[in-house]
Amino acid sequence: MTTLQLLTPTGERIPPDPVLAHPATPEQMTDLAAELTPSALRDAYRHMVLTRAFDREATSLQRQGELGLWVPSLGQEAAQVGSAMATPATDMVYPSYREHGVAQVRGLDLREIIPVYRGTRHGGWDPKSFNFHIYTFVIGAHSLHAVGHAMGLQQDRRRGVATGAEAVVVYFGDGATSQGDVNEALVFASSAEAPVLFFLQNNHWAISVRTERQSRFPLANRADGFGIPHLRVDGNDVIASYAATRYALEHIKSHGGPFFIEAETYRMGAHTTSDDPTRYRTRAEEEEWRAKDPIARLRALLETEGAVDGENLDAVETEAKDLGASVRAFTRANVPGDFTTIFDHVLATPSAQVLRERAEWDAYLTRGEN
Ligand SMILES: Cc1ncc(C[n+]2csc(CCOP(=O)(O)OP(=O)(O)O)c2C)c(N)n1
Ligand SMILES: [Mg+2]
Repeated sequence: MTTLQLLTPTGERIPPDPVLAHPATPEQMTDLAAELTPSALRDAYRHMVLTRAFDREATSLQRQGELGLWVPSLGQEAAQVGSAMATPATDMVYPSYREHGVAQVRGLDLREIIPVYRGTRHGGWDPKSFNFHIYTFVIGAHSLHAVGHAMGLQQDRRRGVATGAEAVVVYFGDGATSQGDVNEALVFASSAEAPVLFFLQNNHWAISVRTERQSRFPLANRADGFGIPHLRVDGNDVIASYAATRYALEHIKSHGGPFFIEAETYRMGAHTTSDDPTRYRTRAEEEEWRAKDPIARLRALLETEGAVDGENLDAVETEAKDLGASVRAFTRANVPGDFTTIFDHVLATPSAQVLRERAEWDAYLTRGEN
């Protein structure tokens, strides 16, 4: 299986491989890549740099005890920003837990993510505001929610209800592809011909388990077993990630069924701040991927093509620095909300069990044992 790459690690544009996986043609990919004008590429660069600055700041805040946990996006910025830039604001996105770059493109104030990892808010943000669902930590569970949402869109269409949404995009990892939920989601999506894009970020690791333990053949090939068309792309290439996602969403809209993209990328940091990758992977491997850094290659392209000048780059740098400072100030000032609200959001009309648990909590507080 070939992998779509349009931007090399050293920042040179290359034509698509002529033997791309069915059903995309190299010409289509070239046309879609051309949509990324110099101004759009500058936007992509800005989104990627801001995402990295945010991620770095949050990692430091966790190390300083301000966050309970952090899940880094370091290294995955191109897969996330490229795919998100190709997704209309009206389509619904289901992230897992490290899609900070997708959040940035959707327009979420990145500081909204902080309370989730500081343990001061139960869920996160309003999913409807940016058509960006809250993070899901149960591996693969949200793939079923995404397919359910896509099947809902089909019902809306049948009933003539206009929602503006045409597809759903779900992000998940290489490890998640071995999970029952994801396979069940693929079955439902395929049989219902649901308008959903499965966007797999193969970052080569599922905590300390390398991808080869999930599969001995490309993970995108798994889509074949479900009769779902697929593409494999270089996920550290923002142009390829954009073009493939644009193609996939067009395909979903014109053919009505699901699509599957495997973006090959690398988790440059730890799985979360709770693990130590030096225990299970080599420095040589990390170095190999450092040379494929998604931001460095886009910057090289922008400079070669004269799409940025010193002023543009300084402005992004300043914005990134300001974002870091603002995230830090926000975090330190962020205090826990009222824990009791957890009972309010379980069911629209609380069941006897929820009411009993709430009464137990109230009694616990009254006893003053906490
Ligand atoms: C159902 C379930 N099983 C196990 C876990 C523990 N867990 C958290 S992250 C993770 C690995 C996920 O790897 P992958 O799908 O590749 O995503 P990545 O973290 O690399 O983005 C596991 C096993 C979990 N959160 N949920
Ligand atoms: Mg992974």
